[in-house]
Amino acid sequence: MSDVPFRLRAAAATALAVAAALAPAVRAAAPSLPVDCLPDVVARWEATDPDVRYGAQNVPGIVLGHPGDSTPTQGTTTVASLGPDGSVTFRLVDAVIEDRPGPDFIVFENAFFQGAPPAGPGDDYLIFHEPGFVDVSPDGETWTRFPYDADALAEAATVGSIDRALHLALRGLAGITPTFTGNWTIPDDPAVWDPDGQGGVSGAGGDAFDLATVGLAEVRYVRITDAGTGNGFPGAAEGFDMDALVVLHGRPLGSAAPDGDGDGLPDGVETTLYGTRADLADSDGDGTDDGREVAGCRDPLDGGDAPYLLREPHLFADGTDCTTIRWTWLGADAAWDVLRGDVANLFETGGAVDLGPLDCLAAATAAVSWSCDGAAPPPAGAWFYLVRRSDDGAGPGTLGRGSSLAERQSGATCP
Ligand SMILES: [Ca+2]
Ligand SMILES: [Ca+2]
Ligand SMILES: [Ca+2]
Ligand SMILES: [Ca+2]
Repeated sequence: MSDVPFRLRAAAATALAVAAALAPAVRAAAPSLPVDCLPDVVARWEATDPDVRYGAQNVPGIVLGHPGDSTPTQGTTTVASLGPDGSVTFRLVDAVIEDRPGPDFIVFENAFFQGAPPAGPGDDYLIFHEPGFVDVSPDGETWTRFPYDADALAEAATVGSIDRALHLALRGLAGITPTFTGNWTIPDDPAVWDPDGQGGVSGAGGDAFDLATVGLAEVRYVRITDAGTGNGFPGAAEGFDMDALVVLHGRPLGSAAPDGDGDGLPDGVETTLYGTRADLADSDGDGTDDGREVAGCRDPLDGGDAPYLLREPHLFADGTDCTTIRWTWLGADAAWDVLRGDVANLFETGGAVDLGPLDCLAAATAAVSWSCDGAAPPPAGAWFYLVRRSDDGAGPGTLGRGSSLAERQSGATCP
């Protein structure tokens, strides 16, 4: 590996974290270079009894990626449970959520239909639900809660599952609409029967929220709090099960780097990561500038509504007795190599960075975490950890671009 320069511009499919020798308990997150439509940081994780909570060992990665796979009648298990009255607070680093016409973000829990999904718009149905409050904030200080019907919530606390009328009455809360595999960038309106969606549900379901409802132009923080209704199974998975937060209307925060066309993406990032034009704000001419497209899950080079993401995992390293590595992508359509290197071996060569010899800790894992590295770097030294895409089961174009701007090819094994 040491004879193969690692181009910085090829970072789209890799993430890096540095674990310091003397501070193994410090949680380190790599800064995010590309703008995407997912939250970047769990600013606060306040699950109730977090040590016993389902999925807690995979936080933050498990709640920062896209929604997990599930069916209309069985919710995904790629979640982290909040427990009764528990909460999770997300922060966006590279973008803000902005109000544009229609819903601006979707919250995914693992609600599901109990029994067969309804076959037509007049059919009643039952939903296994675990409602949560949704609060938003521009600054992490001032919070606004989406309005909901308190009487409907009180009624929901008395029933094991909700029917159609109660489902519609609970709008304004998350965790009430079934979530299942589909286009997770298409918001569902529970009051509208979608003939193309199972059970009339659009996209991948979930609960969509419009900032216009609370009169805010843009926010950078979203908090989900279990509504304390006691629905669902007691125990580790009790309470709201956080799956994913997806931004539909985002705007890059920009940086100090030159941005000639003013679309929020620096010139160099456009050229090397997105392949978009640095001299044209709207590269594909569809009416939305490049920055807003990538901050809202849309391909800046192609119209249409297919979900678009540069698969840039955020990487976290922490632990006390050993170093645990977590990252943000689910494994259903991806596998990862987990690598370790020594910071002392890094050197720059020809405009690229050579990583030096690497130790392969895990090859082609489909998990979102790896635990744990019990070794430690030498005194005053430091290691870095890297997770990179190993298998591109989702097809070409998902590994990012190499320094030639050609699509990167997958490697089946660690080096
Ligand atoms: Ca809106
Ligand atoms: Ca630009
Ligand atoms: Ca551009
Ligand atoms: Ca565009």
